[in-house]
Amino acid sequence: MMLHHDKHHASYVEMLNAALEEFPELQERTAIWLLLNLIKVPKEIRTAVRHNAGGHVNHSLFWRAMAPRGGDGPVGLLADAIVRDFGSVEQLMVRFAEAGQQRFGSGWVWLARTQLDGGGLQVFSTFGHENPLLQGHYPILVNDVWEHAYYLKYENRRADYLKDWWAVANWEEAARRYEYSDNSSRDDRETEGRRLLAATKAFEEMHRDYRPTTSA
Ligand code: MN3
Repeated sequence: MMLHHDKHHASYVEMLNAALEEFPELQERTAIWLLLNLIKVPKEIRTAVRHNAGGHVNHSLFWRAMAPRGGDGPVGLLADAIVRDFGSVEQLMVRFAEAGQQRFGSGWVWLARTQLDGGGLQVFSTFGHENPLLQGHYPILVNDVWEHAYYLKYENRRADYLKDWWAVANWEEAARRYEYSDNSSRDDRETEGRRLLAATKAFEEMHRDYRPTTSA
């Protein structure tokens, strides 16, 4: 896990900084703002920004989605919503495992609150470092199914990794994020997905080095 954090995550930040080198006005922006406002990013660096800002944001969410003592399961409003939308926590886990298994190649598997159907919960995967916020869906829980996330310990057994991951899932963080998600993230493009930022703020404080800023 430390290798994953120090090497893989840090490299996205380095590459994001490199892409932004010629564009000082964009260096002021956060990674989430860049993702939500790709149309304002010059075409020649748009792909690099999309991939590396996505890698940074998704890993930031991923570290927050885990804790040694994250609770035994969902509580409060999130627990109610899971029963409403999946039938049970077990059913949610089945869907999560399927989505993670079916993602061909590298990607992420998400529990997200959609902006459709009155804000219902859905499980799905994304390719590469795509983030559901770009489709207006708000991330609640996320697991990394890039091979580098599990290969050292599980080799090619992605299904075992997905199953064991629940032991470290941070249900307290998930419940908090669900409560933040009450309003539509669609309107948050200019305010940098403020609820997502609020939910990840503690992480950012702990890892200032990973902010996509250039050195003086
Ligand atoms: Mn990773």
